[in-house]
Amino acid sequence: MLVGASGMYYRSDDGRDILDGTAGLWCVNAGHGRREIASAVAAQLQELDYAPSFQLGHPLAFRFAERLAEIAPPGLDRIFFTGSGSESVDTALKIALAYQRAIGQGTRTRLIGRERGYHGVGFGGISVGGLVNNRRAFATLHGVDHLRHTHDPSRNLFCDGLPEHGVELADDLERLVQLHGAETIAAVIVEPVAGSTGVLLPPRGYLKRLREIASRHGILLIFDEVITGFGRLGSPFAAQHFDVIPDIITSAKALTNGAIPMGAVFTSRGVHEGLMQGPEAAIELFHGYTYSGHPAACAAGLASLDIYRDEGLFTRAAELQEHWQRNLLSLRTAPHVADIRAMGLVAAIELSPRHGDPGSRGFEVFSRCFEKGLLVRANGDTIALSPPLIITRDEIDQLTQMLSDVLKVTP
Ligand code: PXG
Repeated sequence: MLVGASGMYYRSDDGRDILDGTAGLWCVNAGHGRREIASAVAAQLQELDYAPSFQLGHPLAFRFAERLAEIAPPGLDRIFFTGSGSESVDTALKIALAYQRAIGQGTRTRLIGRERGYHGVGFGGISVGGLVNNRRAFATLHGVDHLRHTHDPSRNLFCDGLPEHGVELADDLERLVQLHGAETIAAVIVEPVAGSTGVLLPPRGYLKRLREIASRHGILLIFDEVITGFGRLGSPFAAQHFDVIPDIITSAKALTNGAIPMGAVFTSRGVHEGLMQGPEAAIELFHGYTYSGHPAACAAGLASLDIYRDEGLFTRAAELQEHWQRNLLSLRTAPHVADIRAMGLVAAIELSPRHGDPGSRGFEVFSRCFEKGLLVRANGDTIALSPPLIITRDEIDQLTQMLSDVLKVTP
């Protein structure tokens, strides 16, 4: 049980400080307990607690959208607010379908995801997602297909930087075009770096090739940046880091430093203009949430953007990357370590599973780390790390040492 948080640390109910190796759940990029965010939210709730975003608006939503547009990749400056990452994903998929229809491409109803992708838990997200446990108990959308995932341990173990092998996996999109016909495909959605499924880094050149194939066939490219957005890789967005500009970006989590639930979908001018047809008074996109652009969330988001800018947090992961990678890769000789992947301020340590008991070793490492004073995330037998971007070099060393101690004693 967690009962408090400040800076890089959680406080457990038995009164211990726990170093936060996961930024909560990939979201508290500026660290915990930021007064600037708390006071902005408090002031906003007294000024204007709630305003509908249907037919009406309020200034903060527009100010926040303008500020987001300033840090967005070139051209992706049209913004739709949601309440979470899952809502952002469903919104992006719906925008893609509505856009294709609005420009006279109504046969494009197919959505393409990727195996091992995670896009939240809405029906759209689980349908394009590629995690069997998130799908098998539920009906998923029809007319969805998947690219193969890019994880190839036989060729890319312990790579120092992006995987060298696998650019050709982007050609899977071409294969699906040949199979279904481009005129049936609306959009393809991928995480630039897959987070929840074990921090899978894109093979060198993969995202660029995916962009080329999508453009050639009139397919919209959606980057799900719910985890990679807001500095995780050392740029505001992964799109800038990889120099690949999608048509739509989904975001949430660090959008408000995790303090208030909120998501945002960024679209290109082209997508926006395609949709904004018809008479002035007509509704162009029949979509929106009660809490779209919630004033308190906008206040938290604006305060977060100020902190990110003033403290240089959008580029801090790039400055720390070498130290981060060197430290984590030093764990390669620890017991049970099967692979390590690290870039920006995100990493995964993949452990070999216990015979006949997958996931138990990962969970034990998680529990032992917590006892020792370190919060990590265990996804099966993969230990994921994504600390707040305010982490110091010393704290990176401490985190690595604690993890190393735990790996040594975990059977
Ligand atoms: N897209 C991506 C890429 C995500 O990582 C979502 C969408 C959905 O966001 P919401 O706000 O609806 O949860 C996510 C969420 C984990 C873990 O264990 C990751 C997420 C959520 C819960 C657990 O890594 N990411």
